Amino acid sequence: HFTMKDEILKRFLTAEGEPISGQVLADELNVSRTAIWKHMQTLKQEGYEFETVKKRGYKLLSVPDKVDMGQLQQFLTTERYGRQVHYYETVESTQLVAHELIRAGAPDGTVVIAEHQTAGRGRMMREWESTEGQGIWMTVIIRPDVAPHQAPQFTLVTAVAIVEAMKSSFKNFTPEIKWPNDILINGKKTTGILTEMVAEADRIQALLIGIGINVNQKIDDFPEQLQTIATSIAIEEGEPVERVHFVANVLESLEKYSDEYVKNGFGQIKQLWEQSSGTIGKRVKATTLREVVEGEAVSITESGVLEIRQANGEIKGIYSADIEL
Ligand code: BT5
Repeated sequence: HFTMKDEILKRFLTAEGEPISGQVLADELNVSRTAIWKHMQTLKQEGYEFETVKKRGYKLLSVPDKVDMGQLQQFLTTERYGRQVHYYETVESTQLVAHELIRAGAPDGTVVIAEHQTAGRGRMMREWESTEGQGIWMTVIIRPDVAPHQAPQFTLVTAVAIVEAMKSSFKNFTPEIKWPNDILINGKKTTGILTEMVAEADRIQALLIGIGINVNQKIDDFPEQLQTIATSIAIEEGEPVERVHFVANVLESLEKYSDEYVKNGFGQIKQLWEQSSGTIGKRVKATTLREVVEGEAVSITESGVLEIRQANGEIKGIYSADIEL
């Protein structure tokens, strides 16, 4: 998947603004100068800007704001996550693409990422608004060796991973997890997580960790019905964000915490989750498919179930619901 074009790009991205000659590239990569020239044309079409410096070669002037493979590899320090990237300008939904890739045997850590989704979705087929080039719309395919009943915990693992990545990347806000699958900043939704599973009776074949993060939207980039409930990192941080860098941080964090979960269980994740939770200790109203439960959210269990203490003192475990605070 690391193509000749990516190889060329890597050299420019690490050249710190120094020109590189076509001949040097051709020699080092063992291809003709015509081949190099063709790849340079493709890079220009993708929005990379070069200056031709007489006798010294090409100098990289600017990179497009894209989250493609070539750029991502520069920042990644993961072992598996993001080492295979399927990058698209537009897809219906990265989840759909990921389902196909799983059938084709995609390895653990494969990432599907798009600039724009025409049919991005949330839980229960709700719409997920995925404005072009302004967010992180990606699915990470993971193949953990765990039982199917453990799948829902990966939503919590992912929430912890994203919150920790946000804390280390940004300084002007504190993200809060809203059980089970939202991350809020100042009470507004910035991130939604959608975990899907492909499984046999007793083992998981693959999980699809769908992650939607609003990054560079201004408030009027959101459709009207979202303007009061959604926000972006740029709005809360007060400055635009380089998406590719942050994607790399999220993938590193996700690899770290899902490995931690598979190896050592839920202990550390539960602790981090509760520290960042905006749900525990609050009065909540949980609407499940069957009923409405009201009371104080007291904890999450080892298996990610939310426990609510009702007015009569009875504690009820909630597996899946929408929560109103
Ligand atoms: C979620 O569902 O929050 C999961 C969203 C997962 C999206 C990712 S993007 C990459 C991958 N590919 C996909 O097709 N999906 C995943 P849920 O908890 O059901 O929340 C959905 C609700 O969030 C909607 O009904 C809206 O009210 C709201 N919403 C939609 N788009 C939003 C956005 N961009 N920002 C904030 N809220 C949004």
